[in-house]
Amino acid sequence: MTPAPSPSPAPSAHPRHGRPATGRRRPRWTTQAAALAAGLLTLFSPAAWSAEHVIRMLDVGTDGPMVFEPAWVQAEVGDTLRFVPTSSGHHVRSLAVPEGASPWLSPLDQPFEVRLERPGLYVYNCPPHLMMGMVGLVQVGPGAAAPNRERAIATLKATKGRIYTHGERIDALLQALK
Ligand SMILES: [Cu+2]
Repeated sequence: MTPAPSPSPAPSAHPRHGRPATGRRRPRWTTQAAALAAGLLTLFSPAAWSAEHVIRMLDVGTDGPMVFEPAWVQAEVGDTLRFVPTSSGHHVRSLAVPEGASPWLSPLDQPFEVRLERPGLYVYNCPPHLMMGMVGLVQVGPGAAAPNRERAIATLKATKGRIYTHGERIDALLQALK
């Protein structure tokens, strides 16, 4: 015969015996100091200063068909680009990046992130729609000081020669560089 299990102690209705509820509260200044410390930690962490730039890949945008929106982005080192395939049939490939930065080629119809580790100019396109002017430009840091400025401008001009429609988008990107 199995002995009956011994009864476990009944849970106490008052686990913190008789301690007044107010006694467990922290003094107000402690809470404020903790909040301040947490705020300072957030303020000085690199993540607090970096931004995410969302670039949608669209069949139709405000600038016409087959377009990155926005096609021009001003960013800072440490920021992230997030390409979003809002319409299907697009992806993104870098055409020119600063020295030391990694070129990229995203899978078709997939969201894709690029962390901007180097200052300079990043020229990119959507390979299936290059001829339709689906090109974009990211400037990281000041454009005049971009270490690959001449190379990026040459890439943009060469790309314009391969575009059948909306070549004026390249002109707009070159204008934005000034
Ligand atoms: Cu495309």
